[in-house]
Amino acid sequence: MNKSNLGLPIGTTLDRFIKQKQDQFSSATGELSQLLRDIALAGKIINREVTNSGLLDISGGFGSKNVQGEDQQKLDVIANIRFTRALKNGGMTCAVVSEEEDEIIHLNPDCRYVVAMDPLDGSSNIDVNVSIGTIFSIYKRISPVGGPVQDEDVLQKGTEQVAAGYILYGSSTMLVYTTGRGVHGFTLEPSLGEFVLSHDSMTSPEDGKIYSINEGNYLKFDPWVREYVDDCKEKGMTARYIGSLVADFHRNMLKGGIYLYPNTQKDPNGKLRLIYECNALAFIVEQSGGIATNGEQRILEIQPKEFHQRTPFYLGSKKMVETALSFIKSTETVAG
Ligand code: AHM
Ligand code: MG
Repeated sequence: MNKSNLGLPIGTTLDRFIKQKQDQFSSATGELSQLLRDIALAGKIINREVTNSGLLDISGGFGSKNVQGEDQQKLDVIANIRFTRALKNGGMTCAVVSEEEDEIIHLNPDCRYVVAMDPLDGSSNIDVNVSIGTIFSIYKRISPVGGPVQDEDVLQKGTEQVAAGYILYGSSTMLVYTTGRGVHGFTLEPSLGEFVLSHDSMTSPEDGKIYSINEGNYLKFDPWVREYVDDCKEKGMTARYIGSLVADFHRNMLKGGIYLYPNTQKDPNGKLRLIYECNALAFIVEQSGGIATNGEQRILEIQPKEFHQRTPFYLGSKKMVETALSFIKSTETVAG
């Protein structure tokens, strides 16, 4: 039997894995473990909806816009509802904030954990049967248990995450998470309906050959981004861009690569949301040995000021991100 680096066999179910991790900490109350199980359940439910979307006439636009004025897809809405309901029923979450919602969704005030999520990311790919994902971050509330959750409970730096992860609905469905002690990947075994350990102690290759960026925005990028993209081409790198952050990130983490979503003239803070999308993946990439930055600062150290704050986002293999950052410096030097 294959043993993982953690001493647990490949094929261990997520439930058992979480339980064994919990047992290693005598002070653990089991609440976080239960919350992770609730998220896994929500992921299975959303996976079912995604898999059946072509059959059930639930793909396509919902005819409404979310709080950021973007078209909502039916599956976005459904995933948001399913996820929130699973967390409510699980009973370990005091509040949820979601890319699809304007306000805090208050759940059980007696609980300690706040969940931030993008319930279904990559919405432009939903209708065309291309990989999409769920992203989540878990924080401990700052305000006292029992009272209402406050904005400060949500507006925490990414360094304060106690756990984060994503679920990738791809050629197979995977749940990947970290609690700050490495990155663990589980694949859904559809006939059992169980996530089983398939990728233990995931590490980003230190260097890679893949760059992922929406080159349609090339003319609107800052000069350093254009120069970096040109350099990738001159060096014969491989361009890969799905347009689903989770899928692009997951591939790059396994194979070695960099993902870039820069600011543009149209979007001076980029497109991606710090709280719902960037912090979770930044936590994971750092745990895997990579880097996540906005070009000036570690993503995890940005103090959020508003729930739907956006940020430029560059992350992936350590050496590739360092090379990209060196282009910022050289452009500044030229300009200066
Ligand atoms: P969404 O939250 O509306 O789905 O948007 C986020 C997605 C990311 O998954 C992806 O990396 C990016 O938007 C793609 O944006 P673009 O189409 O501008 O390249
Ligand atoms: Mg999103």
